[in-house]
Amino acid sequence: MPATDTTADTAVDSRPTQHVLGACPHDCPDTCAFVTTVQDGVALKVQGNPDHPHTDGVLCTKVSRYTERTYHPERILQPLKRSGPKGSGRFEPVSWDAALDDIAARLRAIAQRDPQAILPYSYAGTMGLVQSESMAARFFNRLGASWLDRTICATAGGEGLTQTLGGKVGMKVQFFAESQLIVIWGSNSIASNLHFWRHAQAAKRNGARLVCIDPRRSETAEKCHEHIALRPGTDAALALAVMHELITHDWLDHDYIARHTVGWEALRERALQWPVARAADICGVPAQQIHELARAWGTTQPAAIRLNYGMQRVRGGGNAARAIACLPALTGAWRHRAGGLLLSSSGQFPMDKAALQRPDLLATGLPGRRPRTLNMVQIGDDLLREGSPPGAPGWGPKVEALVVYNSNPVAVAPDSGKVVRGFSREDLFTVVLEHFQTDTADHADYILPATTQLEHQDIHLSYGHTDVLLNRPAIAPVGQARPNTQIFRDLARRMGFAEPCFADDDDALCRAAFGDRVDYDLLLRQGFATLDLPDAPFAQGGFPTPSGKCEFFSQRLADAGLDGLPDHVPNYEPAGSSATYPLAMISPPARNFLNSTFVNVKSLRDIEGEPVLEIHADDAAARGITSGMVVRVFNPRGEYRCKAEVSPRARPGVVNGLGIWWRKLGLDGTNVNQLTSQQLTDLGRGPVFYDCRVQVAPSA
Ligand SMILES: Nc1nc2c(c(=O)[nH]1)N[C@H]1C(S)=C(S)[C@@H](COP(=O)(O)OP(=O)(O)OC[C@H]3O[C@@H](n4cnc5c(=O)[nH]c(N)nc54)[C@H](O)[C@@H]3O)O[C@H]1N2
Ligand SMILES: Nc1nc2c(c(=O)[nH]1)N[C@H]1C(S)=C(S)[C@@H](COP(=O)(O)OP(=O)(O)OC[C@H]3O[C@@H](n4cnc5c(=O)[nH]c(N)nc54)[C@H](O)[C@@H]3O)O[C@H]1N2
Ligand code: SF4
Ligand SMILES: [Mo]
Repeated sequence: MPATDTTADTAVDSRPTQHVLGACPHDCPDTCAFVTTVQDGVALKVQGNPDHPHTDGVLCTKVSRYTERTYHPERILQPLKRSGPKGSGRFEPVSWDAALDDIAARLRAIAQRDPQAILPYSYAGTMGLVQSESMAARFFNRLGASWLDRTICATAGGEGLTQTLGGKVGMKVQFFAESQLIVIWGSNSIASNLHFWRHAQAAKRNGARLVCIDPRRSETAEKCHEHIALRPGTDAALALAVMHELITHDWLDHDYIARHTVGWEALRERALQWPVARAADICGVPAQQIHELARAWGTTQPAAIRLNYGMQRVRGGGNAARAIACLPALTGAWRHRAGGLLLSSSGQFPMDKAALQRPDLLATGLPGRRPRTLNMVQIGDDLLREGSPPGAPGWGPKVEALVVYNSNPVAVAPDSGKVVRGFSREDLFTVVLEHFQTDTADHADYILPATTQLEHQDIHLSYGHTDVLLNRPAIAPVGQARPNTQIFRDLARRMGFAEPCFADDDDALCRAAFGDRVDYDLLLRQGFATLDLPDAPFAQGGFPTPSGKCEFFSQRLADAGLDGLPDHVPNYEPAGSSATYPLAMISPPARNFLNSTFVNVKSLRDIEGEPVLEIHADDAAARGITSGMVVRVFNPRGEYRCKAEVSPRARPGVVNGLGIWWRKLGLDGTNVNQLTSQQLTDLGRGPVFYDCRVQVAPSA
């Protein structure tokens, strides 16, 4: 299909329509190519691009409704200025000029004292490389603002993978269709990786065995042949016991191990400390089930693991990813294109990050400048911290200004009682670029209306496949909305940033993302371009680690004073570890929301109903809880009320609080993150959303 073709689409009416090629912007491994049908400047519908093999013409339910979101009656259509107390959600319209002049003046005044008192806060509301960290990064680099460590999703697993395989690299997703054994590990693929699930189903039809490893009996788990419902945060113990069985039964590829791995003897010794019974006790699953998993893994080829981020949101998430990433090398699974492992493919893209983000601009303000880094997971604590005295080493100034874009931290960051208190500070100046008046926008001093994917240009890589996608604007901005890039360009001008790079338009930024390493004309023509990569990347070794091998033992970790081998690192708050808070709570995403996006789209919210807590019948009975009852879920960090659902989806001892609702659309103005903690993972400084103990009781 050409990039824009004008045809008479009789399904709509006889007026001409255009079809504009785009890409789904959401934080989802599928990165679908879509086609928007436009008539008289209005987007009528968004459909999967049938020419893009990964999308195969199919979008998920959420994004099929994208026009409903774009033309939502509550969309913010003009700049808004706070008119009530902080957090009241009361605003009045202002002109763009008035808003931007005032924001620039406020930021300039703070920057004159110390630009590190200004913090950008952003994540993956859009995954577009241009509308996320291009002009925005240039702006904050030039300003010398504090750096944000963007850790809220994937850094523990990413670091574990990098230490073991050398990067975010792995199998091509389409070859899962040819596997004979697929282990779906910490992923609810039907909800969060639908297009992978289609390949898994194809494999199943060809006789493959599907095993799901997940504390929750998810939509995916119930459709697999086997479900291993382990306790949260015990995946490394499980993987080590699998290794134990591979070793004692000699289900190993000795040739592959000898040629393409490092640290085998040490790993062998470690794994031999993990007899199945020990792991069974920690994981809370039958020993026989672990043995069977090992036998299947050790005796089936081709065999593949679809690892996903659900298993790394616990203290030992990095080590767990390391342990699991060792399994394919032990059995030589990498020899086949349908064998190995996929967690993320994003490390395979030849992106020119420096060209987009221009870290060299840091030195424009001050040669050699290196601002402090704040971890987005700990925004609650950081907003409540006083500054350290000038000249003292360490922390630095109090955070005086926040510029939030592509994120909804008041809903999605852990320990949200503290996050709300921080955002409610009257002396904090907060600017939020948004489509909607989210929980975060409620706490803004200014809300600036941003365009959606239908209204701006962008370029995308993917963390679930290896195609680059181009998104072209299908319609003009709705209301007075502006692309993030334009907002930062406008602010840069007002701040007096004269560098020519602040004049780059979005097309120039899209072209800069990959330079001549990706065929831009092809992107313009068909909307996607496939990277030229080998089908079986590690069949002959060649891992992108320092040694070029799969590093069972990581010298880099050992040099940093950490364990060079993967190990089981127990949760901060393991299931059953406290008599007062005996239950473990996980909070994976609801199928019809994308993190906190779409919660305000009524047709999708209607499918999800209300915030629920799934609880096992035994745990419910012990507390006098029945389905439909309103319950209090609480721990020392806070309390959250929602409906209980007595459900076989929950295993004993573990409750599932599906996320991520907008606080203000929940039962009492809170959501699950009222309960989660700001602790960090063993590797990657990530969040531990699923490492959280609670008690549950009927609500009075
Ligand atoms: N529909 C939908 N799709 C999404 C999202 C969404 O919100 N909604 N979010 C997107 C984003 S940002 C991301 S990062 C991905 C996340 O998608 P996934 O990587 O699949 O991660 P989660 O959905 O967090 O968790 C997946 C599964 O892991 C299980 N799990 C929880 N704790 C553990 C554990 O300790 N061990 C194991 N083995 N499993 C555990 C959960 O019960 C859940 O079923 O999905 C993306 N896609
Ligand atoms: N309890 C619990 N908490 C979690 C998780 C969990 O599983 N459990 N998951 C975590 C994970 S994996 C992630 S990735 C984070 C996600 O956290 P976020 O990245 O904050 O994701 P969203 O909640 O989807 O919020 C994105 C916001 O960006 C806005 N947006 C989208 N596109 C644009 C744009 O072009 N311009 C501007 N200005 N705004 C835009 C959307 O309207 C939306 O409000 O949440 C984390 N929080
Ligand atoms: S959210 Fe995921 S599955 Fe849905 S359209 Fe976007 S990329 Fe595809
Ligand atoms: Mo995420």
